[in-house]
Amino acid sequence: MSDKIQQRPPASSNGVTLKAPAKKGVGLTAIKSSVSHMRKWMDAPDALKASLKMNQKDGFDCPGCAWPDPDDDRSSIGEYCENGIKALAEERTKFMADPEFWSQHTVTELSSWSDYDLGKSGRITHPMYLPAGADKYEEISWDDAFAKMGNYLKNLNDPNEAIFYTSGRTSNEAAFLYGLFVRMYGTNNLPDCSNMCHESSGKGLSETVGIGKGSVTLEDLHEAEVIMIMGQNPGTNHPRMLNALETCKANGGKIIAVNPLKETGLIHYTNPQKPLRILSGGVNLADIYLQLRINGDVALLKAIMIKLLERHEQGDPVLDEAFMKEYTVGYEDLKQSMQQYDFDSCVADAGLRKSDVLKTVELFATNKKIIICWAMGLTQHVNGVDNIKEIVNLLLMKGAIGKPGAGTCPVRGHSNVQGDRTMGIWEMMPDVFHDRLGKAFGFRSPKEHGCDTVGAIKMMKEGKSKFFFGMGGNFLSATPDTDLTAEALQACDMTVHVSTKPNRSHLIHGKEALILPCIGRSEIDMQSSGYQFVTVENSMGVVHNSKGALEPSSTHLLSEPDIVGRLAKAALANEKKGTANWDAMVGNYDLIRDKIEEVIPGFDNYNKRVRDGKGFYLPNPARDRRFRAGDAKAHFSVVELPPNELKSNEFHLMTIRSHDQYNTTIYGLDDRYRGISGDRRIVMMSKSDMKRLQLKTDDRVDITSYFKGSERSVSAFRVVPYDIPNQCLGAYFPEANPLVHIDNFARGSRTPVSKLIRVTVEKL
Ligand SMILES: Nc1nc2c(c(=O)[nH]1)N[C@H]1C(S)=C(S)[C@@H](COP(=O)(O)OP(=O)(O)OC[C@H]3O[C@@H](n4cnc5c(=O)[nH]c(N)nc54)[C@H](O)[C@@H]3O)O[C@H]1N2
Ligand SMILES: Nc1nc2c(c(=O)[nH]1)N[C@H]1C(S)=C(S)[C@@H](COP(=O)(O)OP(=O)(O)OC[C@H]3O[C@@H](n4cnc5c(=O)[nH]c(N)nc54)[C@H](O)[C@@H]3O)O[C@H]1N2
Ligand SMILES: [Mo]
Repeated sequence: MSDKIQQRPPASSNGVTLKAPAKKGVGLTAIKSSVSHMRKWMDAPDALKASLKMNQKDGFDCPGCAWPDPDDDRSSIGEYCENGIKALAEERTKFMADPEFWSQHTVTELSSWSDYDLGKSGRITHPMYLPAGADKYEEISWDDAFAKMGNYLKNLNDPNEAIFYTSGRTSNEAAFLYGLFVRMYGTNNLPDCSNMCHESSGKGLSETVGIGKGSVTLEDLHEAEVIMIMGQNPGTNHPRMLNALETCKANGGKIIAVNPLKETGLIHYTNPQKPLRILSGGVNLADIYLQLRINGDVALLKAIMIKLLERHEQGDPVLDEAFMKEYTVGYEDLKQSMQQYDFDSCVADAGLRKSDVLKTVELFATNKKIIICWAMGLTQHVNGVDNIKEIVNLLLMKGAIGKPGAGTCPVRGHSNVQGDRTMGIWEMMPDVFHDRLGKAFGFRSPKEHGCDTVGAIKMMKEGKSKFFFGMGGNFLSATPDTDLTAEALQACDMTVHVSTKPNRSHLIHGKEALILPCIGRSEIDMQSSGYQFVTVENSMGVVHNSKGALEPSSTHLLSEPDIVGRLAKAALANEKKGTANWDAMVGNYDLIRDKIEEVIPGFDNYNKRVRDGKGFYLPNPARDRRFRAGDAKAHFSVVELPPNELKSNEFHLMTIRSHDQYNTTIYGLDDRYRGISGDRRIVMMSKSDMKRLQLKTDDRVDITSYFKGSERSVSAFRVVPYDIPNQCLGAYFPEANPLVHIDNFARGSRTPVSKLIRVTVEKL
């Protein structure tokens, strides 16, 4: 592996420390951890001011996850979580990666730093340029930076030779302008982080219920009788979701967790906002914990459906016949297909105990208001789309969609990833979007589909694309097949990143590279017409505003809309400019929102409605049982049981997040709930597998993956004994990303298979 992408342990690491996994989630320890992060990385006045403004009316949206605020208000003061505070402390650090920093360190030297050390170097304060052949970034003026990109883009033979990536933190306004610019330039090469995230959900849901978004609201979670949480670790990745689960339980609801790991946040929750709860020790969450084998979910869902069908046929009306008759098609085919499976072998296939699955069946049989939540544990599989379709099958049988307390709940990742899609960040937007966009701005928007993330890597690798532009994110580290992606980026003529903090994508670069620093969510965005706010859409389709509160970290930063506007002016030839008035839109974001209203359905009266602090719901037909999959019905699907066989020396490895990171940004080295700290190059393995392989705690192993005849490996991972099913392994993302073969992606959604990597391990 190339030295530049080796993910080294941080300079401060003294090796790994192991403790028993925590029994309780959040509570005082979480408060302590938030305060310590704020103290260590932020100036005190900033920390105070920002914490009073986060997730508040007239404040800014937390730059962490996409979990919604309560409908009747924004969050109560202080209703943000430990990891939200870490996200803020990371964005608003008092340390600066200024021109002096870049002049002191060569790219080669920085490449030897860990992701943690790199990120902690501070906020990028000036636009930086790496000339061809140079090993140091140097300061460049904004004008020169735009001129370089503009000249390059104007001289490309074909607009499809350029790639424009988006990460999901980008606001609606920036995303809309960016999509407009890219289409005016002439391409739909708009890969985004969603391709690696909830693409399988979008695909599975739109093919069955007709809309790629979830159907539930926060209120529904409070009202549900049963919530099943599959392949998700909310205690770490969506901590505010635990409040909703707590309310559901207080209202008498039951919670089922489905996960190969016993995640602390799913077991127990002590609400940090309620002092009495802290004293009384909090609440138990999961009533049933199904610790299944990696990718055992379809088998589990089939087992539940087999029993429900059996009972129903025997005269116990546990399914909603009336709903199915009126609103769905395909039930007979599904029933037919289920005959080839039997309960016992599905339960065994999932790696579960019969008694636990029977208890689960009982909850499904005796309740009607059912919600299923899921995240990456379901989407990042070869059968990721099938996983979602099987969830829909179960909900449809129960009539558990489009009524209070019931429905689908894909829990989104980045804070505006859902909004970016709504704004048109997608390589295959439908023709009607292009017609409307073209009409609004007097140009012909290209309809030919562009590349997704996997496609982008291949295009660069094959020399078909020479220009990469990243609107946020960390393409090198977030994508699969790290070594191949590195070669792809290095084959470009120019790589450009709009960023807040240094990351590895700045170090694995094209011939020339640019870093364009932007203001963050928490910072004041001042344009010619005055103080601007932006808007975002949360996981439940509510659009609301976000207004920064702190002076920008440097006077040289531009907002993302401003960067797009200036790029458009530099890169679009006169005949391509249509009627877009970039200066006016960048000067006053209300004008961008007026255009969004004109192009995208559901945004009527946008500027007025979004000024109300609560925001507004976008239309969601599935919520009202207006299913739109082709024939106005919801569709059952026939899903095959995925083959999960392994040879005795093989394992399935999942790559997951620790409690101390935000995707590729490493907050710290403490995976607190799992009791693993000090190092991230670790692999979790069951004690019995360790015994079988004669491995001891802290032994170093090489891990090799196998896909279609080719191998990938990572070296020197420490073995950590963990409560995980046999032949299943867990390692952290992004350290284990080199193991994911570029062609190993989900059928139908092309999402890289980050949760089911077939590997062997070898002791060093
Ligand atoms: N603090 C923090 N918050 C975040 C993020 C972050 O990195 N840090 N990332 C954001 C983003 S972009 C996203 S997409 C979300 C991600 O949120 P999650 O999806 O919760 O993130 P992962 O760590 O990938 O967790 C996947 C979970 O699925 C389980 N799992 C793995 N394979 C399987 C399987 O085959 N079946 C089942 N049932 N379970 C499985 C794992 O044990 C783990 O608990 O969080 C968002 N919020
Ligand atoms: N193996 C494996 N791979 C995965 C996953 C996995 O579970 N396993 N998860 C996948 C998922 S779900 C996702 S969403 C992707 C994430 O992929 P990305 O979204 O590309 O990655 P992030 O790590 O979230 O991006 C972090 C960078 O964003 C920049 N940034 C932060 N805030 C801002 C801002 O306000 N504006 C701008 N312009 N830049 C900003 C900072 O410079 C920071 O370094 O990774 C995917 N990759
Ligand atoms: Mo994500």
